[in-house]
Amino acid sequence: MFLALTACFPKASTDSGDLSDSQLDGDTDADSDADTDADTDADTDADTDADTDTDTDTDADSDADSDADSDADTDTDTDADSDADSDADSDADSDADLGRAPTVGDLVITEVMSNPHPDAEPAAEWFEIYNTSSDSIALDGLVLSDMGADSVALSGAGVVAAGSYYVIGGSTDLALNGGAPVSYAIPADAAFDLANDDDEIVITSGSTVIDSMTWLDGQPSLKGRSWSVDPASMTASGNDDATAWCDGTTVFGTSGMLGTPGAVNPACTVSSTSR
Ligand SMILES: [Ca+2]
Ligand SMILES: [Ca+2]
Ligand SMILES: [Ca+2]
Ligand SMILES: [Ca+2]
Repeated sequence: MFLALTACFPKASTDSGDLSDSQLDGDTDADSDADTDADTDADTDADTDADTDTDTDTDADSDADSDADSDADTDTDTDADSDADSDADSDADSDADLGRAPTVGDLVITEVMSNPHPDAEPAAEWFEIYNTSSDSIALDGLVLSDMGADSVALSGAGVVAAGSYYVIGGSTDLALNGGAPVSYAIPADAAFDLANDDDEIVITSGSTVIDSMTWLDGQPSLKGRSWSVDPASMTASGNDDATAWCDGTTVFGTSGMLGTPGAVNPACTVSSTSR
């Protein structure tokens, strides 16, 4: 035993008897490895974690950064790039941004095509929402309903970017919807449509109504026109005032319909109810 230890540590003390830890490994801590920290791993850093690597941080994983995940960057997600989103690329944009859930008024209904013409319903129905917040808003899981029996949960709708419009309709096929830039098509078998007389759109997140609005027969006044809220009233409460709405006046798409799906609304010079 003594001879074997001497062979392994030729510079250790040659005193007889048991060798102290400092004599065995050359340092002054209480463990038996060759470093100067108090833990029992074999690395040379001064941290107190239980890993066996040579990093110099104080977290419990085996990479060289200071966060608690297992990749080599400094953010808190688990992919290998250095941005804070959850996609696999290294840029800082939000192309795979999953968004956040909306609070009241983050999404506002700004325009409705309830009574399209000449294109068929429900493919050419649509309505427009606007993200008033400074964050991307997650749409999946939100529920569209009315004050009757209509209800459908959004699935696969993605996000609406901050300060941007988003159009939900009966079809994304421009040949069927009159050329409206619809981002999300309500499934054909879903129990949700936009009635040509009176109807409502209610957007809820869990039990919270994010926004709702109502129209009556004659709003808009003619088929093939949208009903469009004045830009000054694009808030959850502002769009509850029917006098803030007016008929669409701008031709869009390929069928001569009037409205601005996916784009800013013109100011209402003649309100719907004063006509
Ligand atoms: Ca309805
Ligand atoms: Ca309709
Ligand atoms: Ca409202
Ligand atoms: Ca619009």
